[in-house]
Amino acid sequence: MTALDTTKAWQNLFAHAAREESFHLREAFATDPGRAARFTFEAAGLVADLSKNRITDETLKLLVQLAKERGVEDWRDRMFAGERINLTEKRSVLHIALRNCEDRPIIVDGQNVMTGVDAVLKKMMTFSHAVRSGEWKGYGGQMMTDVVNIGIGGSDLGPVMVTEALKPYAHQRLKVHFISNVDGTHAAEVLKPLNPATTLFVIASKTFTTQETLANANTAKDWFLKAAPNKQAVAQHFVALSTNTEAVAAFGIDPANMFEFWDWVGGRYSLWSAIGLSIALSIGFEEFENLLEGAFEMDEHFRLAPLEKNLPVLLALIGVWNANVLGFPAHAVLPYDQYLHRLPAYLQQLDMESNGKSVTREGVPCAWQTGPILFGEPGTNGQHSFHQLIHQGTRPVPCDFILPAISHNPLGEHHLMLMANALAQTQALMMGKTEAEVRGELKPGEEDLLTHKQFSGNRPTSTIVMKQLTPATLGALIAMYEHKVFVQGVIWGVNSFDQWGVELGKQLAKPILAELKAGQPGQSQDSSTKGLMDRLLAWRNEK
Ligand code: G6Q
Repeated sequence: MTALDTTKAWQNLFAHAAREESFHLREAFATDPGRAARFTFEAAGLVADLSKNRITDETLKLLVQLAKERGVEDWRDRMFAGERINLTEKRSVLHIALRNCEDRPIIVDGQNVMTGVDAVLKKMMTFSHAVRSGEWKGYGGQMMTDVVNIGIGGSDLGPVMVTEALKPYAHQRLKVHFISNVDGTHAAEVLKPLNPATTLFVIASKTFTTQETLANANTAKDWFLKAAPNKQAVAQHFVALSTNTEAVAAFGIDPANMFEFWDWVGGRYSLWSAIGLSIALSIGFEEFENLLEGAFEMDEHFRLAPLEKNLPVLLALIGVWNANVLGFPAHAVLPYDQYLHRLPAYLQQLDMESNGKSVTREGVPCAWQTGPILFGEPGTNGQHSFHQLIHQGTRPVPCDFILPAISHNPLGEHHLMLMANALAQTQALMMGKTEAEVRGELKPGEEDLLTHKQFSGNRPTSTIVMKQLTPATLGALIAMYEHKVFVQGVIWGVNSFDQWGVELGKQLAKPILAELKAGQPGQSQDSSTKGLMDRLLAWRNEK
């Protein structure tokens, strides 16, 4: 594929940006009453107002040309058709098959993957019904009260984020917990209040070789076996979510208690698969299906809507405009909904693991910036901390504000206050505060505060609103971001579906662990690592 920076559309965009150097959102709104309506787009229960970005009709036209020139439609269709677009791992990318609610056949290696998807969903339904109803009993004949998902990265972040987001739908008796960190504190603190006789462990690992997950799973098994009458009891208390049947059996879980998925489900795209079992246990299989349906609706929009009206495509293109053409290196996600408090962490993985790459699919170094540095916190908390930099820092940070109209907890005026704050933030970031406005507010003797109290404004934001946060709107929201990240990867020409940096992390600790166990740093260690190992080992040896 031709290099991004040699495409016509790319060059046109930079020339356009130079012509629009004096663009300011404040004037754009003042002179164009139709701006918000023209730049507001809808799909699958979500409404996105993109008008507070530094864009004009011409910008969007050129960005859509860029998408066309980079083959976004072709790559999208290849993904939906099950082609092996994850080139470095030679895999199809089919999270869309997991929520293909119309059962459109998707053929990989001559097989319709939907047969397997449907069978696993059915197994998840039967199992989640049994556990939730209390029909599934532990070794002492009691029903389960707690579920502990043990997994990390893609086998943790999606389920955590979704179960937190959908707490209003959670089962009254069944509490879902998560252990991810290899720090023993995580397992110790989660297990402390639990009763082994009523706890179900869900070991979530695509490969079933991840060090952290296996260490935590073994610790959980030891903890359980201290109380259980015999090893056979493991069958009632441990299930596995994996692609690796042999490793599951070797760990001691009966493959009958394994929920399968496939190599074409990427870890960070796996919450829709068996990895979502903890979600189905928490909110019930019917609501889990609503989550899938919401995502499916967004998939259909992404697959069929013209690029000019395609929400994930437009978000992706505006992200490229902000990051590459305007040169803003970061991106903030600010959910004004406490239930979405883990969304930024989830999106950090989705976005930064997918597009944190510096070579193209062909292995050539990128001469342009790729994935942004993503961070976020729920509003209004962020307003009392890092929003300062977003308002007045030297580098604008484009933001996504996410806001439902109706709260699950309608307490007094709380939700109106929350909405007012979200809207006021986006307005202030757009408008800024001019010297004249500050002068009008200053009291006598406060002249020295003049520049401190000015705000440049013209700071880009997108506002994504929905009627209420439900399984369906959440499904649509997550799918929207998945496709946004995919489109950006196509524009930048990188493979969004591998993660060699994560694989490196999985290897790196092994030799150091062996040396720490032996109590002696190896000769080949650099002086910094050796010095730190010596110090840590010495402290551990002190009485
Ligand atoms: C996700 C990554 C990574 C992965 C974890 C857990 O896309 O590949 O976060 O999900 O490393 O891997 P396992 O599920 O194989 O334990």
